[in-house]
Parts: sequence; structure tokens; C-alpha cells
Amino acid sequence: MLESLSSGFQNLIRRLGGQGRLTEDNVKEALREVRMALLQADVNLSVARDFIKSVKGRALGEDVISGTDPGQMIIKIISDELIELMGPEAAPLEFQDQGPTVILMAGLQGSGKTTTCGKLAHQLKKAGKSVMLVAADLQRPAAVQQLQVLGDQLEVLVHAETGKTPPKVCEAAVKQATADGVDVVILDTAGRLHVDDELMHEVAEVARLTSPHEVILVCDAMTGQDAVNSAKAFNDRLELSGVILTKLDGDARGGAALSVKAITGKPIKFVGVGEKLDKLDVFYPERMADRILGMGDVVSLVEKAQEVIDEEEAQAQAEKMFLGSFTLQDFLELLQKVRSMGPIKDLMGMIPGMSQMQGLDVDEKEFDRNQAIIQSMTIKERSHPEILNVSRRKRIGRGSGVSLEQVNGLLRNFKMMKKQMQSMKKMGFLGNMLDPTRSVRKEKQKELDRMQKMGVNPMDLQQVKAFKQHVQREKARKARKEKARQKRKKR
Ligand SMILES: Nc1nc2c(ncn2[C@@H]2O[C@H](COP(=O)(O)OP(=O)(O)OP(=O)(O)O)[C@@H](O)[C@H]2O)c(=O)[nH]1
Ligand SMILES: [Mg+2]
Repeated sequence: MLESLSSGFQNLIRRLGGQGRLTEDNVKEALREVRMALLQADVNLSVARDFIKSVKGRALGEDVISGTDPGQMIIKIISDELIELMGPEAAPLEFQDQGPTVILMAGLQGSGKTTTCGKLAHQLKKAGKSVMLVAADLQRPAAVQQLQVLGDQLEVLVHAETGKTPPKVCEAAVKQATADGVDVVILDTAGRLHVDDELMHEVAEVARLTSPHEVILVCDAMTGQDAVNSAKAFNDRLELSGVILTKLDGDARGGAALSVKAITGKPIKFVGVGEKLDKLDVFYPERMADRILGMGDVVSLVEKAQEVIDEEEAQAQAEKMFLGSFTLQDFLELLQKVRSMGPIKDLMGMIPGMSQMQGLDVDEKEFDRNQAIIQSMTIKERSHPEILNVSRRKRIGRGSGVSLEQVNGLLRNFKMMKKQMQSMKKMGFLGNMLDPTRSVRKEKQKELDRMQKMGVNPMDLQQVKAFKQHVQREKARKARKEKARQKRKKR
């Protein structure tokens, strides 16, 4: 997913690494690289131009904050701008309190409408809502049947009728759903090869008769700028509330993901990342930006891990990752947990450093080999890899049936991963990354809000330290006061 876009940005990160100051020259060079990455990604030209302009404005106007280097600074700026470009906020579906929420799905032929209707129904059902799927595609004879098969599989109600026009079918379905107290109605409309008057007229008529609360355009991300152009055409004729980008799993370039919001003004609500019914993700601009910049999607990984391990453990894991006490033992546990979560390919990209180091074809065998290597280490070696001299490494290789080079490879990767975690920490991704569990995240947010109020820059480690000391002192003062109060009360 978005591999080529991501590797473009990672080139940039590598080239800027280790430079001492932000100068006109290195900013210029960075911008050239950004431009290249965007154009290779097939991002809309005017979107690319505006993007570079904002990055430039900010890069030249900002000093390098202590504790970071220019490369990190520019990456932070690019990350912020990517989030702004694609979001900045996630745009969840909005549900009605009263009566059914009607969701109209439109899009070109083969964009993935019917599949996405099924995926949405699946998610909503899991969330405890009752769902009705409506077969409003009467163009293709097999379309109704396709939806019915999906409905059977998901055990979701499917409304299908013959002898009526699609808008009339939809109108009747919504009426029925209202009477039956159904929570969500999803209208699966017909697609055409091109945006044409007939198609637009039909969809507009469906919208007129059903007053949908959400009008979602389903676009195939793999068609790049064509997807964006058709989104624009739909949006001109139909008041869209958002977009679902499908087939992002097959999209290396990411042009549609980066351009569609800027061109239509409508948010990406979900992304389809596979053919199966559970392959629909809420679109989080922030996570996507991290992913593009190769920072790995730690938040998603931790959330997935939470399904397997409990919250506290997940939090401890994440804290360890960022606080630098992450050991090979932790890495082993992480590998084992990830292994129990499902296909590794899907998960690898979420681990910092992994997306680059493994290439895309993740070999499950290699994954198991890594586990075996760590398992052949003593407990002490797992927490102190620095004691692993050649003879120890050789022993480990023999124990796990791999070559010395493979042991070295794992240690190299581990080191790189730790380093990336540290640089993420330095770059001020602390707010949402250090504390991935919700309760802690809230706490952290409170702390950040407080810092902001007091004018503390959360990226300046010196200032943050002073702030923390201040909070400590305040806490101690409060505790003393409380103690004194208790004492008085006793007397
Ligand atoms: N890899 C991948 N394939 C997808 C995704 N979403 C849909 N597809 C595939 O895309 C093809 C078309 O999907 P449909 O859901 O039938 O598309 P549609 O828009 O309903 O098509 P029409 O009804 O003919 O207009 C199918 O083979 C799906 O399996 C996705 O997120 N990833
Ligand atoms: Mg269809």
C-alpha cells in the first residue's frame, strides 16, 4: 500500500539526516525531493504546487528546535501538511437518533460499491446496529444476486424488487425500514463506465426520493487521477458527504488518497484494503501520514494488539518502545502476538522500520526465523544485546539453525527499529503515540493542553522537562497542603 510514495519520502528523510541547520539550500533540496515524490505519486498538479508552497513557507519561517535536526524538522512539517491535506480529522459516519440513517453509495462501474456496502454492513452489524441493504442496481442482471449473496453471508436483510425503477425501489425500501425500525439503510446503486447524464440523473433521483444522510462516493484508488476527476464530477452534481477509497491495498502511488480531499473538499471516510469483508478501515489522516513517511502505524498496531492482549500490557509495550527500554524479549513477544493476529503482511507495515527493511514480500518463514533466533538467546542476552559478541552470535545461529549473517541481520534490524522509535519520540509524535490506550491518551492530551496554555513547546525537550518539574512541585505542594488539612481535621 502506497509503497512508491512512501519510498520517495524515505529517500528524502535519508538524505536530510544528519545535517546541522535548516538553510535555504537544504530546504530547497528537500522541496525538490518532495515535489518529485508527489509527482511520481500522480498527485494532482495544483495540489502538489500548493503543498510545496505551504511546506516552504513553514520551513523557512521556523527555527530548528533543539533536540531535533533539520531533516526531522522538515519531516515534521511535511507530516503536518500531509495530515492537513488528507484531513485533518477523521470523518466518521453520522447516525440519526430517530429513524433509519440512510447511506447512498454511488460510483463508477467496478469501483467496489457492492463490496463496500457489504463491508459497511458487516461493521455496522458488529457494532450492534440493524442494517438493510438495498439492491438499487438494476443495470446488471447479476447485481441483485451479488448483493443477496452478501446479505446471506452476513445475515443482513436485503431489499430487492423487480418491476420498479431504482429510485422507486429505494424509496420503498426506506419506507419499509422506517416501519421496521431498522437502524441503517445502505443503498447500492448502479455504476457506469463513465460519468454520464443518465447515471447522474438516476442517482440524483434516488437522492431526491430518499433524502440520504450520507452520500458516499466509492472510488477505486488504483485509478489515480481518474478517480479524483470522477469524484469532482460526482461532487458537482450530487452533494457528497464523503468518499470511500477502495483497493488501496493495490495502490502503490497514492495520488488519489492525497488529492481527493483537496479537489472535492469532501473527506475520505473509509479505505478498502482488500477484497474480504473485514477489509474496510476508518481513514485516519494522521496514521496515513505516518505510514507514508515510513514511521509505521504504531497506533493501529497497538490497537490491534489490544484485541489480543489487555490494555495495560499494551500500554506498557508502547511505553517501552518509546522510552528506549524495549528489549529483544519485548520484540519476541511482539512478534508472537503479531503472529497470532492474522496475516503478517497486513501487520508488518505497521511496525516502525519493518516496512522498509522487509521489502513488501513478507516471508512468514523469515518471521518465524526471527522468533527462533531470539528464542535461542539467554534472557540476559535478550535485554542486553550489546553483550552479543561473535561467539555468542555463532552459538545462537547454531541453536536456531540459521547463519551468522542472519543473526546479525536480525540484530541490525532491531537496532534500527529502536532508533526509529527514538527519533519518533524526539520529533514530538508524543501526543498520540506514547500513550496509545485511550485513557492514557486523554491524560496526555490534558497535559499537552496545559503545556500549550503555559506556552510550553512540546517539542522542546528542555521546556518539557521544566514543565514536568513544575507539575511535580505543584503536586507535592498540594499533597503537603492536603496532609496539613487532614492533620487539622484530626485535632
Ligand atoms: N483488492 C481489493 N479489491 C476490492 C476492494 N473493494 C472491491 N474490490 C474488488 O473490486 C471488484 C469490483 O467490486 P464490486 O463491489 O462488484 O464493484 P461495484 O462498484 O459494485 O461494480 P458495479 O456494480 O459493476 O458497478 C471486485 O472484484 C471486488 O472484490 C478492495 O478494497 N481491495
Ligand atoms: Mg455493484
